[in-house]
Amino acid sequence: MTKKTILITGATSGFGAAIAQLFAQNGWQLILTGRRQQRLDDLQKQLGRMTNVHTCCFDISDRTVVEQLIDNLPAEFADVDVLVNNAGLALGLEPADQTDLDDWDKMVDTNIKGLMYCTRIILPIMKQRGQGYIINIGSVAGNWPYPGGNVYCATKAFVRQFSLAIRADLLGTGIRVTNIEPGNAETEFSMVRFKDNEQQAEGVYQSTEALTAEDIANTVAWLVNTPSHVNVTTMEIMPTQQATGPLAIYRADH
Ligand code: NDP
Ligand code: 8X3
Repeated sequence: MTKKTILITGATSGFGAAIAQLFAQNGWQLILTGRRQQRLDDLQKQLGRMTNVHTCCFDISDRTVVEQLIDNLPAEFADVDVLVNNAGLALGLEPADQTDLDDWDKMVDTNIKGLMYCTRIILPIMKQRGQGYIINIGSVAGNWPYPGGNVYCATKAFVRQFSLAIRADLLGTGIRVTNIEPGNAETEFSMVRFKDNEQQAEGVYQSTEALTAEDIANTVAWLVNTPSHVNVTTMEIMPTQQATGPLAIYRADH
C-alpha cells in the first residue's frame, strides 16, 4: 500500500519535530522543512530508519524558493495528503511604540506570508486529487491579545481568518482545513522570542505545567484520523494551568 505523505513546515524543533516523530512511527512518509540544515540532516538520519523522509532547507518567507519546492519534490512524495503549516515565531514582547520594526517584518513575513505561500503551492495538488488536509498552527494569541503581543497576536488572528476563509473557497473539494490554537507550550518558542535570553525564556514555563510538543502532535494525529466527512474548524487548546484574565482598566489614581 502507498504510504500517506505529510508535509510539515518548521520540523526542526518543537511542534514540528514532535509531529514528524509521531507520523514516522505511524508509517507516514515525511516532507520536512526548516532553515537549519544540520537539524534536517539529523531528522533524516533518525526518522529515515522508520519511513521515507525528504527534507528541504529554506526560509518560508522567500516566495521564489517556496515555489520551487513543488518542482523539486521527488515523484514518490508528490501526492501530499496533509500540509501542517507550523513554521512560525514570535520576536520580542515590547510595547508597540518600542518594538524593532525588523521583528515585526519578520513575523509578518514568516507567520503570514510564509503560511500563505506554502498553502498556495500545495492546494492545487490537493484539489486535483479531490482530497487533502491543511492544518494551520495558529495560537490563542489570535483570539486573546496581551501586552507586548501586538504583531504576533495579529499574525495569528490572520491565521484564524485565513483558515476560515479558505474553507469557504474549498467547499465541495473534499479538502479539509483546521486551525489549531495552542496556548502556552514549552518548545524553543520562548528562546526565539527572547533572542536566546535563557532566563526570560525559562520564566515563561516556570512554576506551571505548560503544554508539550507531543500534546500538539497527538492533536494533529487525532484530527487526521477523523473521518473524511468531518471537519474540525478550530481547536483552541490551553494547558489546564492557563486561562483568560479579566479586561484591564487603567485608573489614573493608582
Ligand atoms: P519552535 O521555535 O520550537 O519551532 C519553530 C519552527 O519554525 C522551527 O522548526 C523553525 O525552524 C521554523 N521556522 C521559523 N521561522 C522559519 C522560517 N522563516 N522559515 C522556515 N522555518 C521557520 O516553536 P514552536 O514549535 O512552539 O512553534 C511552532 C508554531 O507554533 C509557530 O507557528 C508558533 O507561533 C506556534 N505556537 C507556539 C506556541 C508555544 O507556546 N510554543 C503556542 C501557540 C502557537 P528553523 O529555525 O530551522 O527555520
Ligand atoms: C504562543 C502562545 O501566549 O505566548 O502563541 O502567544 S503565546
